[in-house]
Amino acid sequence: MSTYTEELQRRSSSTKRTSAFDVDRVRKDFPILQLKVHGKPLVYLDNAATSQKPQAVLDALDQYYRAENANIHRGVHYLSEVATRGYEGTRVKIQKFLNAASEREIIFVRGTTEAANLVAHSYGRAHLKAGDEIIITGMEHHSNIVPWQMLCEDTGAKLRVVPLNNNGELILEEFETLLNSHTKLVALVHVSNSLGTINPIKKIIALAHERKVPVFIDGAQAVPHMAVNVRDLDCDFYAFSGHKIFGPTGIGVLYAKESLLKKMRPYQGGGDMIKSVTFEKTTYNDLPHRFEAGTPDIAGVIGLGAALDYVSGLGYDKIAAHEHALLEYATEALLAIPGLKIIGTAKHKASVISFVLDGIHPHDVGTILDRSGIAVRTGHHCTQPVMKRFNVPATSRASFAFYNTAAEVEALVQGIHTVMKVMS
Ligand code: 7TS
Repeated sequence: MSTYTEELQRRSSSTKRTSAFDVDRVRKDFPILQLKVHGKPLVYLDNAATSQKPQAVLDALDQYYRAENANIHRGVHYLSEVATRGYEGTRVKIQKFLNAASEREIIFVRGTTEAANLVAHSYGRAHLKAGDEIIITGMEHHSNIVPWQMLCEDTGAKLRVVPLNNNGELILEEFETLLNSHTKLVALVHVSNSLGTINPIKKIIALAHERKVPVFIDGAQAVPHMAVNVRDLDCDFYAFSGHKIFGPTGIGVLYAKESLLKKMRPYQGGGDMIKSVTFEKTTYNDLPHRFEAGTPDIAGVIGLGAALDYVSGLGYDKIAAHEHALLEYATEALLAIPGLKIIGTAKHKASVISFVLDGIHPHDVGTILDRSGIAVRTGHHCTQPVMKRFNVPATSRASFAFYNTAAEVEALVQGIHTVMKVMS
């Protein structure tokens, strides 16, 4: 046996030990992880794009459609009451999950993208004008760039961008320089989807608040990995997507401070967001309902509640320990591959590894890995400015969840060796 393989095996068993977390048992909760792809066991390393769903979430969706389906807030009948309880009960669950002050601060949306658009429309268009500035960062997902650019187009405000250092970390001094009396909003990502960087958002929020500037946090890649306490962070807005935290697609959450929501116009008009309607005048419903026009994704909300229960049941401490061990192990194993370069080497990172291989296009990496049953994402990851900053057209990205194993890291390493052989 080669020294390399021995080392991987030693690390593999120590990863298992230090994680204090029975990953084999956890994997049994996810039916899709038993799948074979091209005749090989699925190695799913595309969790930053979307995560897989535990049986508890599948059961909650099934139970809802089999035995609880009705529209909410508008029926006196049994099923409508059951559905309303499930929907509103989940709102309270999310309030506790984020440690928000009130369930009036929890708004159901389609996902992080819709949350950013809601804030840009409802808060941005009412509070920004020509000459104002919005600060974002060089590592934002397009969903945290484009809505603010559109806001700038409509209002004449300007976008300012915090640059990144060569490790893919924000240059905080530059942020402090950009922050000035014209700044009316700061919007940034908690954890970068293409670099893995965990940003010091508490510090950034405090700096912005010294100038009374509200802060929108894109938490899409943070909540699957770490506990988030919105009151401790003191953020003004915090958004995440259900599908990245083991829940269904099509549902997400916008947390917003009640004091701000009270100053915001509804984003969309329609049923459920009104108190009374005449042709002369409409009065809006109470918070948070005035921001939820139309029949919402009731099943999605209930499924998201089941996902949060599942994650809370595992415990973020254990999740973080296991993922940290995987990240360290994978980083070292990948760096041992000749010609492989990791893009995103921040000191504080979540379990996301973007890499490029000398002379091989990421699309070929992804396609050849797929033949071995290994799912990674290749491309710009909806962060084209990050690709430009690091002067690469695209990267391959392995993103890990708590159900991934050291053996899967080893499969990835073997897979990359195969890619290099095929492409040589
Ligand atoms: N913000 C971040 C940091 C993201 O990673 C994503 C999706 C979004 C916002 C948008 O979330 P949505 O649920 O509204 O689409 N990121 C990715 C990705 O990395 N690969 O596919 C989707």
